[in-house]
Amino acid sequence: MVGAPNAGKSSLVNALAQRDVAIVSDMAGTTRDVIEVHLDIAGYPVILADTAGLRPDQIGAEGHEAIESEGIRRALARAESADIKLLVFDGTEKTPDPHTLNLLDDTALAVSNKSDSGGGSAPGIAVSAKTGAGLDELLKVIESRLHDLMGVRTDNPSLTRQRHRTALEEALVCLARAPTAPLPELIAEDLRLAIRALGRITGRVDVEDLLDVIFRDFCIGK
Ligand SMILES: Nc1nc2c(ncn2[C@@H]2O[C@H](COP(=O)(O)OP(=O)(O)OP(=O)(O)O)[C@@H](O)[C@H]2O)c(=O)[nH]1
Ligand SMILES: [Mg+2]
Repeated sequence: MVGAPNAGKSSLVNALAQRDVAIVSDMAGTTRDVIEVHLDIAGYPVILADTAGLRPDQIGAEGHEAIESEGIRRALARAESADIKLLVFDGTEKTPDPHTLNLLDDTALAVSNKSDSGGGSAPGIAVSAKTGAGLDELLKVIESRLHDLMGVRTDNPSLTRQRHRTALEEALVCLARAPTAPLPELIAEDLRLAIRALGRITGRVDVEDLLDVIFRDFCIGK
């Protein structure tokens, strides 16, 4: 999510996440750090990142403003590495922000916010973070982008590593056992074990666990 200060990026992040993650205020330059929320959009695991408003004249500033400058640097770096850039325009402005327009490319998706206040000539999908208008349409477009990016797999993904196969089998055993467990605590434990097993594939399990396996299975001097 990138755009001019006050365009409503944080408001949009909150609206899409359906919770109050980022601070919203009418002061330009509210957001400094990159704030990430994990979302499930049509089954795709998405990380939505809120960023500092682009105000390039702050870049290189000193003193207090150096913080904003660093925020803008991070915003641009994050936009650069993102799979999809949501360019957020303030739809009530007479002309679209040129710094944001500058980022328009194949990975960009333009959004014109504050449609409830009408007015301007900003490009893109008209939405209102305030009323929620247009958000469904925005999500549909993001969904189709995700679809294009990640593709639909109708075939079964092949498992190339024994370690992954073992982890999946373990997850399956735990999931199959969970519904038959006599107590809610035991169901939860089975689900936790299943998640842990999957975590070994997706990389959410700490290094210690992996080192234990390496030492145990490969007899590297302990
Ligand atoms: N009318 C209206 N106001 C909005 C909408 N979205 C945000 N605002 C207002 O616009 C102002 C800025 O909103 P933020 O979400 O903080 O904007 P931002 O783009 O994150 O700003 P920075 O963090 O400073 O870059 C706040 O006063 C919001 O209440 C909207 O859809 N309609
Ligand atoms: Mg913000």
